[in-house]
Amino acid sequence: MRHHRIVSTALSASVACALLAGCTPAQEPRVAQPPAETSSVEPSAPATEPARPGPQGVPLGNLEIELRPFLDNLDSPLYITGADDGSGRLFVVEQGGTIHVVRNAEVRSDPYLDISDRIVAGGERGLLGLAFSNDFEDNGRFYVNYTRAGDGATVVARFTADDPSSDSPKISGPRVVITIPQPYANHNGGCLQMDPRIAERDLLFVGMGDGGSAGDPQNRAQNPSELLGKLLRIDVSGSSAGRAYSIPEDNPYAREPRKGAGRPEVFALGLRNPWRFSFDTVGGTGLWIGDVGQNAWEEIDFVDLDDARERPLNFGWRKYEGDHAFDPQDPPASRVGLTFPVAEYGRGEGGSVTGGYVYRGTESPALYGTYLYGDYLSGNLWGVRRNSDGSISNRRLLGTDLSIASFGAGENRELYICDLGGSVYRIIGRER
Ligand SMILES: [Ca+2]
Repeated sequence: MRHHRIVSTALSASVACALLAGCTPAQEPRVAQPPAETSSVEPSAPATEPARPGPQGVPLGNLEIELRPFLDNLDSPLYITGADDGSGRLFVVEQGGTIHVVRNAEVRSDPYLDISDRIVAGGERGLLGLAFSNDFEDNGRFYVNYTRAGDGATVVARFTADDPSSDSPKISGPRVVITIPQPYANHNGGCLQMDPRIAERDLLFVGMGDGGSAGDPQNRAQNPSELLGKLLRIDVSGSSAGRAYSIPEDNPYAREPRKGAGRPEVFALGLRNPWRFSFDTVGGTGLWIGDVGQNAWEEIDFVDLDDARERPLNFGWRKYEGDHAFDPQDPPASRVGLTFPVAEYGRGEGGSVTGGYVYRGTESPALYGTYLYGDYLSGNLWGVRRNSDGSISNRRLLGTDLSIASFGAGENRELYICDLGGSVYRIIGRER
């Protein structure tokens, strides 16, 4: 896999002032902001992308971000998403085990789902992820990822709403899809996303952390026989051989030449804690992952899945932390076969990356095509743009005092940001 060289330049003082001026009163800028970073990656191949539909976003240097207060008085919100069911509703996930429906910026007070008695919450544990069936509108099925009370195992489970159009349906479940033991309390991953390439079935991607502790002590992320430290892909529409799911036949260890050489659920290796990942389906099938670093480097990974069918993707952990050799037992590990980040930052700019989404909405044309991500600890928010010549631009767009737990996308592809402190903001982008 090619190695991207990242070149940094400092942000001018005038731009920094403009960024700070863009902050809303609800999120006071920090006093000492690290300089924003503009990175450019040299193109290693001719541009092959077709012209993208829709409006073209403005250059990142001309982009101004506003976070507009949307919801408040929530209890540790860590995800928000639409259901793509035509209802326009949003569903906000609270870490303690509840999901609430949001209509017209109003949170329905009685929970849509309450499984707080089933889970252990706090730190990196709790109700961590939510994904709706591609056919939710008809079958009422949705999937959650939670940390099980008692032993702290990761559980992915299905629930079913008897009336998918209702905001207060009778909900049956859970039907447990998969249970994965967790050796330590941290690095549970938690994100769920449906494979956007298949509409007829529900192929669920599950982000799994390396199991926790520090430094992946059992080297699980590089071991294809372990489910920890991986991106999994399972077909939750079916079941097979004692499993409550079936295996997509084109998963890397479900087909030749690697059949049986690893767990068939594994889609990609070498992840430390892919807390949030997302897909972008314009101009390919872009998989974007924010993989939380160990002691030094936070990273954003990108691959176009349409270009990555030949071998299992390996994002490098624990051989590499971001773009930097990590494993002391193996210096310097070969870079061959590894996928390195398209963006990274060090401890001066944050300490726990939260992956976001590519903006594909209509209300902020200046933002179109920009991948947004943030840092949970520093509150910084960045944008990444894939340029038409194949290069990557990366720039810090805003400093906030939010605990950026997650981004989320509505049915209309407008984007939101969850502050674990209890609020959700809508993201607005405009040309400065
Ligand atoms: Ca990596």
